[in-house]
Amino acid sequence: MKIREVELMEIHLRLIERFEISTGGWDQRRVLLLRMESEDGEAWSECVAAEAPNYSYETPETAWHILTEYVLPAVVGSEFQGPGAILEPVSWIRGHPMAMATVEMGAWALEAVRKDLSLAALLGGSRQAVPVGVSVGLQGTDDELLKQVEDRLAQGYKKIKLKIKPGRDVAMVRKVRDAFPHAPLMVDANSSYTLADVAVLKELDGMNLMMLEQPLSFEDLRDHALLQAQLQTPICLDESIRGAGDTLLALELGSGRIINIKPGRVGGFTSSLKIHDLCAERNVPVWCGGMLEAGIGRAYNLALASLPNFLLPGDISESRRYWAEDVVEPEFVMEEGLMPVPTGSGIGVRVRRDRVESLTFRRWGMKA
Ligand code: OSB
Ligand code: MG
Repeated sequence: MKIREVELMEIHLRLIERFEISTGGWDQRRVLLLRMESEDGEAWSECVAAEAPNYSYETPETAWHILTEYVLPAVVGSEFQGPGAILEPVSWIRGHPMAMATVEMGAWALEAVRKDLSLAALLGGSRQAVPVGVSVGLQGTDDELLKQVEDRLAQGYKKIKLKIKPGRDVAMVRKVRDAFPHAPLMVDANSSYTLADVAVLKELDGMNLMMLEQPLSFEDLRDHALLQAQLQTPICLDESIRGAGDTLLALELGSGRIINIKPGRVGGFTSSLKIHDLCAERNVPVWCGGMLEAGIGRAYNLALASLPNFLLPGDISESRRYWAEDVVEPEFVMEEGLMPVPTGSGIGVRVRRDRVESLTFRRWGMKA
C-alpha cells in the first residue's frame, strides 16, 4: 500500500458537560483528525492526546509537531506491506504513542477499505455488539454525582466508573454504593494515590467494586504489585501500560489483574492486539478505555472491543454523552447497554466533512 495524500486538521469540539479527573478537567476537546488517501480509498483517524499533559506527556500540540515534522513526511509516498508496517520509516522515534497511533490506526482502516471489510472483521473481532459503560467525572457535590449515576444506570450502561481523588473517595463512593447496592461500580484514581494511602484504598476494597483503576503512579508497577497483594478488588492498569512489555512486566509482578487498553496510549492496533493476546493467554480480562473521543476515534475503539478477550464493558459511551452533535453519521447509540459494531467497510461510519470543516481551527496537508 502507498499513501498518496494526507490531511491533518485540528477541530475544537465543546463537551456537553465538563469532565473532571484527579489531575485536571476538560470543557472542550482539541481533536486532531487525519485523512489519509491511498490508491484504494481514504480513511479518517483521530488523535486522542489530551489538551494538557495531565494524562500522559502528549498534547495536541506535541502530536501536531511529531506528525507534521516527522511522521507524515516519512509516510507519504512510501510503499508498505500492511498496516503494521506503515510506521517502519519512523521506527527510530522514541515515544509519542498517540501521535504514532493516529497514523497506524488509519492504516488499519485503509487496509479494511482495500479489502472491503469492516475494521472489526479485519482485526478479528467476534462480536456484533459490545457491552458499554460510562465514566462519570468528579462532580461538584455528592448529590450531583448520585443524580448522574441514577441517570446513567437508567440509560442502560453496564458499568459505572466513578472518578476519585484524595478527599473525594471513601465517603463519596459509599454514598453511591448505599444508593445503588447492586450497581456495577468501579473507580478510577488516575494515579492520585501513593502507598501511604493504603488505609483509604482498603476501605474502598470493601465496597464491592468491579475494579480499582490506576490508583498509583503511572510509572510505578512495583508499588501497584505491593498494593494488589493487600486488596481483594482487582487493580486495573491504565496509564501504566504503554505496550506489550509493560503488560508482561505488570502481569509477572502482579501489579494488576485487569488491563485497560486504549489503542492511542499503546501506539496503535498492532500493540493493542499484542496486549490483547498476551492477556488472553493468561486469562487476564481486558476492556477498552476512552479518551473522550469524537465519533471517529470511537469507531476504532468499538472495532477493537469486538475482540474476544474484551470481557468487560468499555468506556465507549454514546455520542450524546459527550457532544450536542458528533462528527460522524450515524452517531453512536446504545441498545440496552450494547453498542452495535459497525459492519460497513472501514470504520463503518460516515465522516460529516461539512461539520468537520466548520469546526476546523488549523490544517496541514501533503501530497506524494
Ligand atoms: O483515565 O480513563 C481515563 C478520559 C480522559 C483521560 C483519562 C481517562 C478518561 C476517561 C473517559 O475515563 C472515558 C471516556 O472516553 O468516556
Ligand atoms: Mg483511567
